[in-house]
Amino acid sequence: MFGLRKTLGSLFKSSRTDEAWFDTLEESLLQSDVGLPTTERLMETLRAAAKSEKAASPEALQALLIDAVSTLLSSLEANPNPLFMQSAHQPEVWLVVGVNGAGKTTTIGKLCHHFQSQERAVLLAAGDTFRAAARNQLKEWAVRNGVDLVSQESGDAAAVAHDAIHAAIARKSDVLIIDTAGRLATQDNLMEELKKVKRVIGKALPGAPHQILLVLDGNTGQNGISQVKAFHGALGLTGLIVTKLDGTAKGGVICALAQTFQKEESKPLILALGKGEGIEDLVAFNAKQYSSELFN
Ligand SMILES: Nc1nc2c(ncn2[C@@H]2O[C@H](COP(=O)(O)OP(=O)(O)O)[C@@H](O)[C@H]2O)c(=O)[nH]1
Ligand SMILES: [Mg+2]
Repeated sequence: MFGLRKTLGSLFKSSRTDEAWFDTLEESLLQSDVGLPTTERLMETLRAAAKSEKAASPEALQALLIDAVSTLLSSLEANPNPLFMQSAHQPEVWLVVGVNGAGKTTTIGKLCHHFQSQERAVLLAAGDTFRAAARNQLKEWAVRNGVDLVSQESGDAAAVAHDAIHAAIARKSDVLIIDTAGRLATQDNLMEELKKVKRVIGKALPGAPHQILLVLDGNTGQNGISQVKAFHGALGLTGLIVTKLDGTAKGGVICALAQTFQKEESKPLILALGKGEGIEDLVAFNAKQYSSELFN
């Protein structure tokens, strides 16, 4: 979180607060993509606390901020988290969607590793049929994890998904993870294709897909919010994984997400965060921990 980290670090270590102190904090929150409404609300809370001398020192305000953000973010925490639950389904089918370059394929590699460490047998499906390179990239993750991959030379994502379901049933795989090609939620034909993939999966295995996961690049700011809304509207997401939160100043987008979905009954919860390109760089999302990382 570099630049922001430094600013916040020195803010919270300063000896007293004044108008400039609050202004700098406000600017930092905005820079980290917390978003205007949430920033304003947080600043109001902090200023009021300082005024009433409930929390006068920078340290006390830091603790208050961490607490307030943690409470906000807890609405996006999955309890229990399906990544750690005993599944009622075999195979349990995970469909992974998102825009190009968000980190879908990499995240699938990490998820595969995660499930295998729970001694669950994983099968991968190369549903990104647009580019041969995409198939190869997933193949590499399959090899790295020592699992099999269902793919087709030609054929569309729905055909691959259909095949993969039957392969997973035949092999008694515990988890099937289906990759898809990146797309913008504004590309209607491509969104229709995803809906078809979902339908085909449900026909091949009633009740599936059990998880529809949006992989979101944590650096996409306010655009990330629109992505979540649009994919959720089209597919009914069950979860989110926010990637590239290593070495970024933009981690505040999760606060903006929490604020956006605060009053929604049905919202995708954040299951995990991507914190690097390696196979182990996936951490379960914990609101309290995240909040204190953000402001420490
Ligand atoms: N630093 C960092 N890079 C990531 C993370 N997740 C994915 N990437 C990188 O982002 C790029 C795109 O990832 P990829 O999985 O191909 O995205 P896809 O197009 O959504 O499948 C690759 O260079 C990945 O190594 C992450 O959590 N942290
Ligand atoms: Mg990919």
